[in-house]
Amino acid sequence: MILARPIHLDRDDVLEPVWERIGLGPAARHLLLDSVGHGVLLLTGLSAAESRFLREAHDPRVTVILSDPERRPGGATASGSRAGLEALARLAERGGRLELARALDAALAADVPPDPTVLGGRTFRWGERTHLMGVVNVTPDSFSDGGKHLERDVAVRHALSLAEAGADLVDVGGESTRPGAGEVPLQVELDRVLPVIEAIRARSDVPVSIDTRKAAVAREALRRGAVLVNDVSGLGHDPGLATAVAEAGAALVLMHIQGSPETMQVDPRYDDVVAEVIELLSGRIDRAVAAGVARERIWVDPGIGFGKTAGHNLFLLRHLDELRVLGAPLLVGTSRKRFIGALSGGKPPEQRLPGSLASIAAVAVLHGADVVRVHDVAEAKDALAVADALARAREGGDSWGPPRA
Ligand code: PMM
Repeated sequence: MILARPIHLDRDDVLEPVWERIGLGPAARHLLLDSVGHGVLLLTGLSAAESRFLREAHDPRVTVILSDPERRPGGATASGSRAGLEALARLAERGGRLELARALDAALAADVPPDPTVLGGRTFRWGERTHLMGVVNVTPDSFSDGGKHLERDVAVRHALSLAEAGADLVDVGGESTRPGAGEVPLQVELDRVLPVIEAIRARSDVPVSIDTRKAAVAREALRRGAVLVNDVSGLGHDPGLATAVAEAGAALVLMHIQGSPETMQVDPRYDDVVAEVIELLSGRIDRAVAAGVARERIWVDPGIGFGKTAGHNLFLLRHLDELRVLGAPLLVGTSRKRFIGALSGGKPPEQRLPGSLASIAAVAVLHGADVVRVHDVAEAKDALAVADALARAREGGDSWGPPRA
């Protein structure tokens, strides 16, 4: 029986087994890759001059389609073979259009995993599996655990149990960022988190991250053994935070937020949510690097639920791989969030585990995240074991015999 099936040659996990299934050699691979599109690059924010440049940049291997300026100026698609798109980037560079060249290069490099991150003696190798960040809230009013872990001992025991269950790192936070929450005074936040970090450090080698917007909290936490600062304001709250991270040689999570926790859910609006998240995070990466933070120690997070409607959250999750152009490991937090409750029939936070697991599994299958931030580590570990295996099942797995050179 002759069988014809569509396959997607722009997907690495599909491409390689194709050679095994039909026995193509290296020359044929090149021919095929040059004749079909590597993919379609979506370009936005082009000036009139750059649009003109693209229209006139004739290369038979690339098709450029410009947006209708009446509808939305400054947009284009560029599709074609990888070699053609690379040639377009070099042409832009030679023509002095450096921003365009950089954007094309970043898009073409988006399928290469970022360099590994070493955190407190552990090496996080990106692209191999989805890593787990366990949540340890030391707050009386967190929407997700109702302050259950306020007591120091309980928080420490909780952190150790998350490490035991397979957390790759634990994220300790002393300030609730739930919608409408106000700022916690510095001393209160310090008193909540520092003893917990010290106690975890004394009893486990799990890397500790500090979830804070304040430079003073970050500095003290890093002094006591935290190795990563998780800033939900993405350097929008305390300008000294990046310096504190840089001085300690620590790692930094830059999260996207529109507004502040007090106001973020009032009326979030975007013209193009994915582009706006990428643009803001890109600027904040530059700001962190200018303050001395090592670029390869910066992770990014789209900030699910932080100044976003349920529609924005879902669209961002579906398009997470577009954030790969930032070249940084991607962290995503969906666990027990409001949109999960809404999608599962209005469930309260303590009943959102199945919905939360579905969200991280979907993200893993879509190659969306390098790290997921979760409350329920044991359950998430099992869900990810399955989802990661599924994402990496290479069209038949071992069915096509050993790979040939
Ligand atoms: N979500 C919360 C708190 N901190 N940090 C990052 N990087 N990403 C998130 O999505 C995130 C965060 C809110 O959830 P919680 O109160 O349950 O911890």
